[in-house]
Amino acid sequence: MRIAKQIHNLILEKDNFLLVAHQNPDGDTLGSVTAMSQMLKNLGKKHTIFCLDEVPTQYRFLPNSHLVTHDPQIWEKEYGLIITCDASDMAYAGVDKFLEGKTDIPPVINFDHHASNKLFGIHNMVITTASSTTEVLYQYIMHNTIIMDPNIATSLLNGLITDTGNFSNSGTSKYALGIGSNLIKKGARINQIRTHVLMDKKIPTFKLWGIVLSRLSKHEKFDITYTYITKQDLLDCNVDDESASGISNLMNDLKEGKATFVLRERDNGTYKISSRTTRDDFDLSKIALAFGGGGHKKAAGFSVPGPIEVALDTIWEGLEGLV
Ligand SMILES: [Mn+2]
Repeated sequence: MRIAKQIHNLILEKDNFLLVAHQNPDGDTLGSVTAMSQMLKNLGKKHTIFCLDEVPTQYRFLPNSHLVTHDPQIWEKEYGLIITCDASDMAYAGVDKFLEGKTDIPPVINFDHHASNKLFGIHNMVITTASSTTEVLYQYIMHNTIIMDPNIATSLLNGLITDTGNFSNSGTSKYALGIGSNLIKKGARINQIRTHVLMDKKIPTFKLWGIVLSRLSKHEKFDITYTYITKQDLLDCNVDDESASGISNLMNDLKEGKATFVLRERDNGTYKISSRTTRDDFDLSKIALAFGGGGHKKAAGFSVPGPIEVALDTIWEGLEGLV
């Protein structure tokens, strides 16, 4: 794979990297930047890791996750290379504002698996059939015969497990399963991922899920199932924002409807919609793009204004003629 070689030659040539994980970080973007961090450490290269938001507690077991900073000051410094992981563009990553008006932006390497990726880097290793960005990084590492130590393997496996819903959703290809097996052979600590990431739920979280699941409805015309989570729900259940993630995965098991939409109220009162489908004839990335969002055919996201009644009306009106 030529692109993997080109990227590696550039990485070997440069020093002082800025690794960028996307905002509202998930297990894939954090698995990717922490794996990359370990690889750069092994190469003796200096680097900084940035994420607009703090690392969620369940991912703090990841090797090198303590190096992730959300201090905007680090954008004042100079870097030899920027490496983005799991972001379709700089705005999705949440870092476009830091680059505005800058004339001396270092070259950008873009590792991703989103179909909506804007190919904004000097080199773009974007594999849309990959289950996760860590699967893309696995290919990159294999093609360059880079040493896969247990830390790198653990980070990569974390991205695979979280993006495939623990090897259960439609992203679970024979490649994903094969890579997962190989990473465990290389020393990936799957038990840590199980205890920190998969078994991290507390009673208040399940109570929140109970409220959200009780609101589950179906829009008959579009054949879309949906539910919503408000800021008040989080207050009532005394849980943080992280507790709401995971509901979308649960909805994957729903038999009814062509797709499911989970609406989450943000701090500014707007709603972020996570949409999922298991059907091949339903393109969610198209819908998300029409609403100014992005993502994959089978999992995509976008935002609409609140409150909830307005949010739902906006969605159904927007879907007219689209679906
Ligand atoms: Mn991903």
